[in-house]
Amino acid sequence: WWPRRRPRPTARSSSAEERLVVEDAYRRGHVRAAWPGALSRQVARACGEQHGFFRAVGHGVPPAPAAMLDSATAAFFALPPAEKQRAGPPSPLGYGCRSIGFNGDVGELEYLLLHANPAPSRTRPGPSTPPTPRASVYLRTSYYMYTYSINLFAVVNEYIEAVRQLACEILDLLGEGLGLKDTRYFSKLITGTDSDSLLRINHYPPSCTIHKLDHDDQCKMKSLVSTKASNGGNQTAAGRVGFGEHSDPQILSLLRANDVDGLQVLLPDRDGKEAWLQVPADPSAFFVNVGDLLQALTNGRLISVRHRVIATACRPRLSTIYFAAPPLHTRICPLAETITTSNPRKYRPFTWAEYKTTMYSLRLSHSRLDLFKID
Ligand code: GA4
Repeated sequence: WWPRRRPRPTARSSSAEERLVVEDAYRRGHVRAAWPGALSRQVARACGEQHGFFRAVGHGVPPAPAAMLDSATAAFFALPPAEKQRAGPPSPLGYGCRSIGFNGDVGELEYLLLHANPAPSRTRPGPSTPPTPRASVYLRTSYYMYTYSINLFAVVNEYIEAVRQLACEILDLLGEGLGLKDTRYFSKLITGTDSDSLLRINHYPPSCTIHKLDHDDQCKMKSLVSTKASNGGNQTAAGRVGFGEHSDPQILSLLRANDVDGLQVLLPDRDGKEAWLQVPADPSAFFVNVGDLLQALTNGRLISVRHRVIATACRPRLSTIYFAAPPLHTRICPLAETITTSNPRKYRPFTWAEYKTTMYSLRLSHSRLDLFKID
């Protein structure tokens, strides 16, 4: 189950590329049956030891909902700007263009941010049932958008169900790998109908047309002027910043994108110094990263990885990210099993609602979890 051509990575000797690779361990069922415990240890190791990130292939999410979602969202982003803006501004959910959050961060992208909490089974929406609150962001819009949104949301719901299942499987593996008494502790946090999970769909214009896009005033929003001050210079040596450096605040994020590169993660290199590592695009895979809440719950054993998107390609990048989050009132506190004499309690208890208030008051790149550290 480890590819023969590639040595099995170890924490100390692996190259950066190898460290991203847990994928072949992630062959459902097969690995579990053959090497009970091996997969959970691999996944826990990838999410800890300063990585916080891995690529899952053979994940079992059927390609059809993903493909349908991609074409539905590509159709959305192809709408005239005025139509799209009717679903915005993101407050924080809805359609957004270039502006990220409320404190002046900008990126070279447009996006949709939607609720992704599980629909109660009896009212699960379908093409003929009324749209859930998740759809309401569109319903302030035209009849055209109304019809469009019903179709889009049937597709979105199907996709979310499939991705949530994968998130739960990964979280259960982590529970197992970390030796928790209740191995399903993490997955139970994200399955309630009041979970605060989100779906983000990002559309990065081709970097060679960004200039044109600016002039066409595609976004037509006053607050969207990209300045040096607002994101530390919207340009790196390697390209334009699509989405600036940050860690994800939630429990776990599952990203899927088309075949256009752009994602970079900040990982320690062989000398232990941090370096940006370009993640090669793989449309058939999910890129999984630990969020701040999981780092806090595991008392820092799992790491919330910093990442960013740099626009370099001459083709648009489309990515869809599922952010698995608990209900707002959930108390986040390091689990007893993760506190030891060599790893004493690192974070004070807080609720997800409290964390969210803090994160929205700060800039994108802020190391917000540090504010909850015990001195
Ligand atoms: C980063 C991860 C998710 O994309 C997101 C982002 C959110 C937003 O775009 O509204 C935030 C950002 C993200 C963290 C700090 C705050 C909030 C923008 C921002 C400046 C949807 C999320 O949950 O947190």
